[in-house]
This record gives sequence, structure tokens and C-alpha cells, in this order.
Amino acid sequence: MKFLILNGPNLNMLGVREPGIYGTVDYEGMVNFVKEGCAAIGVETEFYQSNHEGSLVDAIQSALGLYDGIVINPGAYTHTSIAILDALKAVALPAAEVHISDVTKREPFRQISYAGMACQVHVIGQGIAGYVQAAAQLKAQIEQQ
Ligand code: CA2
Repeated sequence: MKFLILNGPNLNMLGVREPGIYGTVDYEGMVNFVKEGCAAIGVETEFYQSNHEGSLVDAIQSALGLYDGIVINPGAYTHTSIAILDALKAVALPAAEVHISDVTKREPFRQISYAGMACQVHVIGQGIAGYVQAAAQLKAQIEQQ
């Protein structure tokens, strides 16, 4: 099983600022942690991060036929991007939404998730471990089908 792990804007800044919200592990450290955690549950991973909405849409479209599922943390585009929602719906791959922080306890503008509307799995507020939890839940759902 092979998943594409997508990260949106500013997630390349992990570990650099706001450690109280996003933790102290940097982007490369997160990639290594998630890659190893996913390998341990039998999931192969490839990673892509972009600060650009259209590039994320392109990556979602390119996933069709290459991956069994998508794990996505769209960053702030979570709360604004119907283009990412539409791309996830267009490819119709099994998809999981991850948020490192607990967005449910943050500002009102973070309370809507457009991308999440196309996801079967939602893992919120579990730090970077949430990516591995999301991959495990998505794998279990795919195997049940
Ligand atoms: O909790 C999450 O994973 C978020 O998707 C992160 C986004 C935020 O806009 C969402 O509401 C929730 C922001 C990512 C920014 O990451 C930073 C990392 C280090 C320093 C500053 C920002």
C-alpha cells in the first residue's frame, strides 16, 4: 500500500516557530518520523509540501493511478480552498485529513474544513503522530472494502 502525504503552506516551517502549537520537530524530522511509522504498519510513503494552492491541486491530480490513498494536511488552505476539495473529489482516492494542532479549540475561522469534506478519516490535535494514525486508519478502511 502506497500513500501520498501532502502538506500545505508554512508546514515547511515546522520546528522553527510556534513550538507550543506545532511542536519542535522540523519538516525533515517529521518526514522521517512519519515515513518510519508508516513503514512499520506496511505503508510506503512519498511526501510533497507546497505553499501554493495550484501546486497542491496538481499533486492531488497526479496521485491518481500512482497511490492507494492521500494523507493531507492542507495547512491554512483547509479553511479556504474549494479547489483542493474539488481535486480530492475529482480523483476520488481514499483520503485522510490531518491537523497537528487541535483546530477545534482555536479561532472561529479554523472551524470549517473544506478539504475534510472529501476525507474519510480525520485526525486532529495529535501532533505529528497524527499522520501515522491517519495512515493506519485509512489503510484499515481500504482493507475493509
Ligand atoms: O494544525 C495544523 O496542522 C494546521 O493545518 C496548521 C496550519 C493552520 O493554518 C491550520 O489551521 C491548522 C498552519 C501551518 C503553519 O505551520 C507553522 C509551523 C511553524 C511555524 C509557523 C507555522
